[in-house]
Amino acid sequence: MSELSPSARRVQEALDQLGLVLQVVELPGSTRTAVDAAQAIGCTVAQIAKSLIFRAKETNRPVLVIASGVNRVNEKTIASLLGEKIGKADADFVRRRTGFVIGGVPPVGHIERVETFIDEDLMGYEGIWAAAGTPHAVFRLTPDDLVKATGGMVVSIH
Ligand code: 5CA
Repeated sequence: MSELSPSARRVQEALDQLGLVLQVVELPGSTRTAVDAAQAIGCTVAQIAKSLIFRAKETNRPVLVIASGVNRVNEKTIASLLGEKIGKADADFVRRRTGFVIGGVPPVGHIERVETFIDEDLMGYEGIWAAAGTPHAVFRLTPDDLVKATGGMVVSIH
C-alpha cells in the first residue's frame, strides 16, 4: 500500500516477493514492545512473534530468534543449536545488519540472510503478529507462514 512508511513498505514487498498474501498495517498506537503491540492489536502478548537479533560471537553474524512475546530466550540453548556462542546485539548492530531499528525488526526483509530460530510455543496459535519495520507496523500471519517465510528452525528456546 502506498501510504505505508518506507520501512514498512520494504517488509510488505518482502512478503509479496515470498508469495505470501499478508498485509502490513500501521497502527496509531505504539507496537514498539510485545506488550505495546498486543495492546494496540487487541491480542495476547503470547501471540506476538518478537524478532530478537543476537550476535554470533565468533563469526560476528546476526542471528534471529523469533520468540513468543511472553518468553525469554535462553542464549545457551540457541548457542548449542548454532554451534557458536551468542550475545546481545546493540542497537547499532541491529540497524546495520538488518536495516531496521529495534522495536520494528521484522522476521523477513532484512539486508542479509539471517540464520533464524523460531520458538515452538508460537506454533500453537491460529494467528500471530509480527513487527513490520517500524514501531507502529505489524502484520498477522500463521505459524506456518512464519516457518515458510523465514526458513527458520522451530525449536525450544527455553
Ligand atoms: N514491535 C515489537 C513487537 S513485534 C517488537 O519489536 N518487540 S521486540 O521485543 O521484538 O523488540 C524489542 C526488543 O529489542 C527487546 O525485547 C530487546 O530484546 C531489544 N532491545 C530493546 N532495547 C534494546 C537496546 N537498547 N539494545 C539492544 N536491544 C534492545
